[in-house]
Amino acid sequence: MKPIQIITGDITTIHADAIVNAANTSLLGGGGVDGAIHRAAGPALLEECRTLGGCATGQAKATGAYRLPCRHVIHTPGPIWRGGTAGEDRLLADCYRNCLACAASLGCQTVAFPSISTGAYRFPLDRAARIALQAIRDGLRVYPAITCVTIVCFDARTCAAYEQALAEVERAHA
Ligand code: AR6
Repeated sequence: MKPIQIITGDITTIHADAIVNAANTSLLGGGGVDGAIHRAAGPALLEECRTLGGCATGQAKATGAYRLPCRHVIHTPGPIWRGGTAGEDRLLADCYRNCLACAASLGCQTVAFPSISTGAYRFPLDRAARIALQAIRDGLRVYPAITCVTIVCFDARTCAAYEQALAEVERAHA
C-alpha cells in the first residue's frame, strides 16, 4: 500500500484509525464535512465536543468516533481564505501537521483527511492541495508509526487537484 492515497468518497464511511474533521473554532458542528461527520456519528459526538472549549485555527483536538466506523475523530479548524496574506498557508500546513501529531499520540497507523478549507472557507484548491501533500509527506517522516494517510475527496475536481499535487511533491523529492 502506498503511504499516501487519494480517493473520491465520503469520509464518514472510512475505516481508518482516525478521520479528520474540517471543523470551525467552536467545534460545535456546521455544514460540509463537519455536518456529515456529526450526523453520522450521532449526538454523543457533539456532547463530547462541548467539553473541549473550542480549538484555535491550525490546532487539533481528538474525540471518540461513536457511530462512525473509525476509532477517533480529530477536529481541526482550517484557515478562512482572506486573500493569502493573513498566514493562511502556514495555518493550513499546521492543520495537517498537528492532526498527524495528534494521531500519532493516539497510536493511530491510518489517518484519513478531507480537503481542509477548500469548501466554505474558500482556500484555492490547487494551492491547498500542494500545502496538504507537502505537510503530510513531512509528517510521515516525523511519525513513522503512521503507515497510511488517505485524502478523501468529495468530488472529481478535488481528487484531480490532489493527484496533481501528489505528483508534483513526489517529483520535487525524487
Ligand atoms: N466526505 C469528504 N469530504 C467532504 C464531505 C464528506 N462527507 N462533505 C463535504 N466534503 P467544508 P471548510 C468536502 O466546507 O472549507 C463547516 O461548516 C467538501 O466538498 O466542509 O474547511 C465547518 O463547521 C470540500 O471539498 O470545510 C466550518 O464552519 C471539503 O470537504 C467550515 O465549514 C471541505 O469543505 C469549514 O470549511
